[in-house]
Order: sequence, then C-alpha cells, then structure tokens
Amino acid sequence: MLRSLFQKIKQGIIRTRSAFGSVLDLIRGRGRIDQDFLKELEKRLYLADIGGSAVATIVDRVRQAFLNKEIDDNVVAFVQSELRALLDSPTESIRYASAGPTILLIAGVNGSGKTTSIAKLANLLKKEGKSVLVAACDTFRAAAVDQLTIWSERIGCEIVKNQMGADPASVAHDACEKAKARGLDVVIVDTAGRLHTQAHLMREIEKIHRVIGKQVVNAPHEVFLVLDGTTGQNAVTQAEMFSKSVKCTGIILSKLDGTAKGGAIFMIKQKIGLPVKFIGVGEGIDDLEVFDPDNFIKALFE
Ligand SMILES: Nc1nc2c(ncn2[C@@H]2O[C@H](COP(=O)(O)OP(=O)(O)OP(=O)(O)O)[C@@H](O)[C@H]2O)c(=O)[nH]1
Ligand SMILES: [Mg+2]
Repeated sequence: MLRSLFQKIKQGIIRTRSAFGSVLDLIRGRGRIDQDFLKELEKRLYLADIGGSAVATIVDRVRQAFLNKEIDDNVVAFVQSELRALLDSPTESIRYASAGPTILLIAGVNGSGKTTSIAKLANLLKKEGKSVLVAACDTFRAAAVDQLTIWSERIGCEIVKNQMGADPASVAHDACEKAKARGLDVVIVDTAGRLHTQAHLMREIEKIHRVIGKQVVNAPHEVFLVLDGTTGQNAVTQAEMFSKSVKCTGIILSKLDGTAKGGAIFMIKQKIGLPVKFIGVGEGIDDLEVFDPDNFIKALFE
C-alpha cells in the first residue's frame, strides 16, 4: 500500500523529477566541489524553480559545509536535507472540529482546480469512512453547479445547491444547517474563482466565511487555497495577494502532474508561510495525495 502510494507520487511529479534529476546528475558526475561546480549547482537548482533565495541559501551551505569538511561524498544527502529543511514538518492534513461538522472553505483564482480538488478530497474522506457534504457555492455559472453535482453522484456524497445566481452565502448557510441536522462529519464549500483585485467578489467570500462562522462554532476550520502548480512562481504571487483578503490556513497544490515547476513548493513555504496540505497529481478522482514532505523529497531524487 505504502509502496504503491510512493510510486504514484513519483509518477505524479515525473516532470518535476526530471528537473531535479539534472541536479542529481551534476552531483554524481562531479570531480570536486569547486567554483565551477557551485556555479553549475546554482544554475540547475534555479532551473528546478525552487526560487532565488532558497538557491542562494543552499549553495552557500554546500560551500560552507565543504570548507568545514562536513561533506565530502555525501553531497546528494546534504542537498536533500537542505531542501527538506525548507519544507514544513508534517502536520495534520485537516484540523477537525472537536464537535459537530468540520467546515472546509475552498478558495482560489479561476481554473486553479478548486472543484476537481474538492471532488477528490470528498472521495478521500469518504474512503476514510467520513460522511461528506459538498456545498455548491459557485453560483456564478450553471456549469459549476452541474460539475459538482456530477462529481457528488459519482462519489456518492451529499450536495447542497441552488440555482445559478443564488446568494452563495445562503447556499453555505443551508449546507451547514443540513450537516448539523444530519450529523454529517465534513462540509466542503466550493466557491467561484476570483482575483484578489475583484473587490466585490472578495467581499462575497468574506460573507460566506462570516455566515459559516455564525452557523458552526470556530468554522470554517480550514480555508484551503487551491494553487495551480503549473504556474510556478506565479502561484506564489497569487497566494501572497489572496491571503491579504482571506485568511488561508493551507494550500492545495494542483496539477503537479503536468509541470516541471513543482519546485515552487519550496517557495510557497518560504514566502507565504502556509503549509501545503494536499497535492493534485492528475484529473482522476483518486489523484489527490496528502502532502508528505519526506516522501516528496525522496521521490524527487529517486
Ligand atoms: N492534470 C491535472 N489537471 C487538473 C488537476 N486538478 C484540476 N485539473 C484540471 O484543471 C481544470 C480546471 O479545474 P476545476 O476544478 O474546474 O477548476 P476551478 O478552480 O474549480 O475552476 P473555476 O470554478 O472555473 O474557477 C479541469 O480541466 C481539471 O480537470 C490536477 O491535479 N492535474
Ligand atoms: Mg470550480
């Protein structure tokens, strides 16, 4: 089971792995740690999209460790542990309510992968034996409600929805009511894509947040920002902007399967300080993984 999960992550980040493979090739093929080697290391780490400041830190540390004779043959292990240090220690993937339903609010820009990630997450939680309700609070487009309806039927989870154009906060309200009345475990709230510059839409999500908070104590228990992994550094900028309006508690990094820019995961922690909780590695219902930093690093270099 564990092994197959690891294989899946490896497969899911195959293009990012090739970017890191070039770092590995360099280290394995090196003569000695000299100026040329450090320059080339810097270049290849940079191309792996881990971000300028992280690259500088790592290259400095390798230089220093070599001068102090802390490393010799174990450069790969050293670089790996430096990369690992840039990520969080593993946390609970979801902070659950101590009593009553746990409410997860999902936010992000247009097309980042919110609805698909919600379906995958609902599926994952359902497999763990939890009762899940999804709330179709993207009432902006009829197709958005349809998309979530189809997923909910496929997964076999509850859905609360209304017509297109209905007040998203009222859908969120009804979803919380239903979850309380029925004793459901988790509510996942879908929202329309928005940019932080769209003030009215930001006010709308703040309202959803407020209404949920009135319905359920301490809710929403998590606000996950869905970032499109294929956008690399842009994802970081997006997150910085977004968190100015809505207080997010974690990141779902989607579409890692389609990109060589998965190194951006290192920047997210440094620049935004939010933990990556889940990674999306495909369009299928099972293509969401709890983000495990140790496995991620291992997969990058294997
Ligand atoms: N390859 C791949 N595709 C993904 C992943 N997650 C989402 N997608 C695709 O990205 C596209 C957009 O996904 P949605 O879930 O509709 O995105 P959204 O954020 O809900 O979009 P809006 O509601 O329009 O803002 C779809 O074609 C998904 O199949 C992933 O992890 N890997
Ligand atoms: Mg959507």
